[in-house]
Amino acid sequence: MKLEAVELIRLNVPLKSAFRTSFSSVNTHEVVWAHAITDSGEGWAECGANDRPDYSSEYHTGAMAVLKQFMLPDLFALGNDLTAESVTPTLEWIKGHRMAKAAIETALLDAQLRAANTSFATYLGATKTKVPAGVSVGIMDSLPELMEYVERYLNEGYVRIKLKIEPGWDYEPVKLVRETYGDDLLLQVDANTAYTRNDFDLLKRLDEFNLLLIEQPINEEDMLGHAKLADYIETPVCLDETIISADIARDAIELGAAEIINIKPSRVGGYLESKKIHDVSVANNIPVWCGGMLETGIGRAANLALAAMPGFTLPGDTSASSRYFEVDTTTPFVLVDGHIDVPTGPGIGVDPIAEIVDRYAVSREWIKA
Ligand code: NPQ
Ligand code: MG
Repeated sequence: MKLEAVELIRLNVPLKSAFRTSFSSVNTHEVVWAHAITDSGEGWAECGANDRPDYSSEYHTGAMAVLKQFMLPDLFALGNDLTAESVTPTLEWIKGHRMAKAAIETALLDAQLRAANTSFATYLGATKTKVPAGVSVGIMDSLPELMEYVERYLNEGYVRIKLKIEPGWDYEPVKLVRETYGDDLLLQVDANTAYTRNDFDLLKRLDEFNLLLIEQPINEEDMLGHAKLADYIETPVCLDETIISADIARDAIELGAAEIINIKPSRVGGYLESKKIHDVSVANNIPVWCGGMLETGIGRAANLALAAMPGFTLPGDTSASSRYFEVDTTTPFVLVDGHIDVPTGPGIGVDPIAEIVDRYAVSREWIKA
């Protein structure tokens, strides 16, 4: 196929309630979409970056700039030789910027699969038609407020609770949730790098709660530190921010730093790299699950297809649209018996709803070949 133009759309979507993590608290979520126009049809994708470089070094204005100045010209220059699979080798010379790369690769994969009348799920080798849904619960101002949200999510049917933690909000909230709901509740925590090598004894106290895992407790660049922690505590250590490629995943597994892996396609540069991480994990008996970046339906749809692959043996952060949004920008993904259906239509299987996109769009820019 041939890439003719790309529209970059910046949206600002209100959140149902504030989402607080160890690095920020937000009431609205800014999202960037890539809308690719090719000679064989259109494709859509969501860039996983935030508007500020808080989760990782990438951020929206930077992602749009590198796409515009360096990535898109190289892809336009391929002419008719462009395929979704050729994006990574073509952009290999560009260091980093994986979320920007993921956005354009995914938009082109969507266009390519729509043209071939094939779904993301089929292309990725998915083996499930619905996936169990977990929910990520933000840091709250008080324990009663936390319990209100946990209770609500469990009533809605979520099969796994992930509590965001940070120093000062860890032992007590985890203890309360565990004691309230008992040992059968699938419960895990995510620190988003908020702890240090000096906090190992504090983290070891969480061992008594039989957590499924502790996600990214310390700095993303400290792989050895995670290996030491994994030796020191009983709770399995799961890596998120550290795992930016299949090569890094292989190293983390070999070093004993990753006993479980959170795969986020945006973080690792797309769905093709995600598949590689899935494969290296399965080969080493490392369970994986699908993370999330508060995606609107455009990003959520493709993540659900990934989560339907056989190695995804733990429930992901692939929540229903209603977890975050009052109104989604696509047909919403709904929770039924704790599960969400994997889209079956061509490509990502959903389309943006124009009037809702118009309502939330902050800027739209066309880049042409
Ligand atoms: C994680 N996601 O697993 C991320 C972190 C994350 C669902 O917990 C705005 C504010 C956007 C906070 C995107 C979940 C965010 C955000 C991702 C947190 O680490
Ligand atoms: Mg995480």
